Amino acid sequence: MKKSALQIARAAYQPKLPVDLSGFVKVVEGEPTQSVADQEEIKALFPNTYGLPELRFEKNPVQTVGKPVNVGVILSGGQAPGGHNVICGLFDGIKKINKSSRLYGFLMGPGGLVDHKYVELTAEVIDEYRNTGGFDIIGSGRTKLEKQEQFDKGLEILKKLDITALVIIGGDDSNTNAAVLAEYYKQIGAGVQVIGCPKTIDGDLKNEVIEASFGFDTATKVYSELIGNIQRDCFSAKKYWHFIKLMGRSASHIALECALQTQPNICIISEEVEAENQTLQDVVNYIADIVARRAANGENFGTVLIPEGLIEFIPAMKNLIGQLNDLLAKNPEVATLSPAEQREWVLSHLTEKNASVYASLPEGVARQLTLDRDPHGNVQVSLIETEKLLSEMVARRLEEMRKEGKYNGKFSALHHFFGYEGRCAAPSNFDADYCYALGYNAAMLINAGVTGYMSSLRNLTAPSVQWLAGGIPITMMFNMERRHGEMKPVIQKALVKLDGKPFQRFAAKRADWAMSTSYVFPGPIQYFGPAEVCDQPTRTLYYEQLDK
Ligand code: FBP
Repeated sequence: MKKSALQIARAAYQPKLPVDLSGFVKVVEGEPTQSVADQEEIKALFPNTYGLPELRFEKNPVQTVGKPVNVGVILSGGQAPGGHNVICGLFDGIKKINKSSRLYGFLMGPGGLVDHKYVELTAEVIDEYRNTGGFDIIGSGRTKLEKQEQFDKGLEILKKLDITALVIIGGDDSNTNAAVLAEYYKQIGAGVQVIGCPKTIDGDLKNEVIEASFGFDTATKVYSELIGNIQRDCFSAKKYWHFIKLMGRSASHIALECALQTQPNICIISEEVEAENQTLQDVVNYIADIVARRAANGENFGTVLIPEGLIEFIPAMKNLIGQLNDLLAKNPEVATLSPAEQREWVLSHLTEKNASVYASLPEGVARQLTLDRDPHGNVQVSLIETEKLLSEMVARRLEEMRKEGKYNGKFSALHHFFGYEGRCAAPSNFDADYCYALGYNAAMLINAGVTGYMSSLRNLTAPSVQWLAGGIPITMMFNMERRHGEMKPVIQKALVKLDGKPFQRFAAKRADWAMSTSYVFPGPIQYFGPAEVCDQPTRTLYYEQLDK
């Protein structure tokens, strides 16, 4: 494949490992852990992997050579910048432990393990992918690894290849499954360790012990560049309102981060909408009010950021989606009905209240709510055109306001959806370093002989050489949640905290940004140049950790 000039120059970049991982490492055990909630239930479900201690790695003055190890790796779920570097770091880590170690990649996600589709990742292959975006080295997929038959089928190929450790690179659901797999393999004495790595552009796999998921940094920088470009166009022509939906699934971290980077006129935060029990009409009125006030100043233009999960956070919609999830999980045949039959079936099975909300939605949006779930049972929010729904409703509201003499302007809306544009970008310096270190660190966890752990690096706003390396028992992040109509142990999803510094900072500024047009134009990610241009952490991490 022909390489771009940037790809060639970037291939030579050497990610900076934390000092603790830079030579030989020793393991320091912390205190035993417990899950964030529902401790008794989770302990009973994970008798072999619950309560393990946190681990820290430190530089070891004594040189050690470990045993050769054969490791399998899986990329699971949506792409996120830096996935290739996790694999490169893992490769270099297991080779550091012992030169005879080997790495196998399972193809197209967890399904590759079950279907025995794999490739050996040799130095020649790995070197082609250093510091590149994408997941194409082995591909990714959303097959859910959750059934015992799948675990047993996977074990056959692991045994055949003499693989004794499996690294699963994924989001909250995939790491949940990694913990279930670790418990099962431990329970049956399979002799296979399972290690997770925190991946997702959505930024919702983070907590007290995992400071960030990889990919968030690069993806939000790409979206912020695009938003900045749109804002400059918008400010030049002064004739459009841009409704920009941003990926992120349920959580609004991406929208919030992009707002902090670009200072749009409006940004909706789903978690706030829910906390204030707002209706869809409340959100529409809020936007329309700002549009009208700007129009009164002669400014018929602006930008609105919308998190893709918004619809799920509007309480009436949330109840509706919750009931639809249960109904569709129990009646999969509904998916095969024609749109008209499906609508009729849905309306006759919903409660009266939910049926009236469903019936009030534009038909296209209602249908989007009943489309196939992803394999984890989630509504595919990226398919719901919330940006169009909102702008249509805002236009309607503005016409009412015009009749009431409260609006006298022009409203012309354009729509954008940013998600796929950022998921495979070449990783920023932060993600290149973070991902490489996560992979390398996973190799050290394998060498430490543990299972059911997530690779962890902390102190992420410091230069990468000062990051703290270690491992976190995945069960520590668990609580019980309703999924597919049943209570299940899962990693608690991190939503935007309304009392957290990033949101507080945004809330303090938004009234000003709404009216004063204070756009910031971040420009493209820079890979070479001064640290203040190339190595800035996200605003989210900055406010969480440094703005004390
Ligand atoms: P992960 O949670 O697997 O990291 O995926 C995140 C995401 O990019 C979401 O932001 C988005 O809603 C979804 O994937 C889109 O899924 P798909 O790639 O299957 O279209």
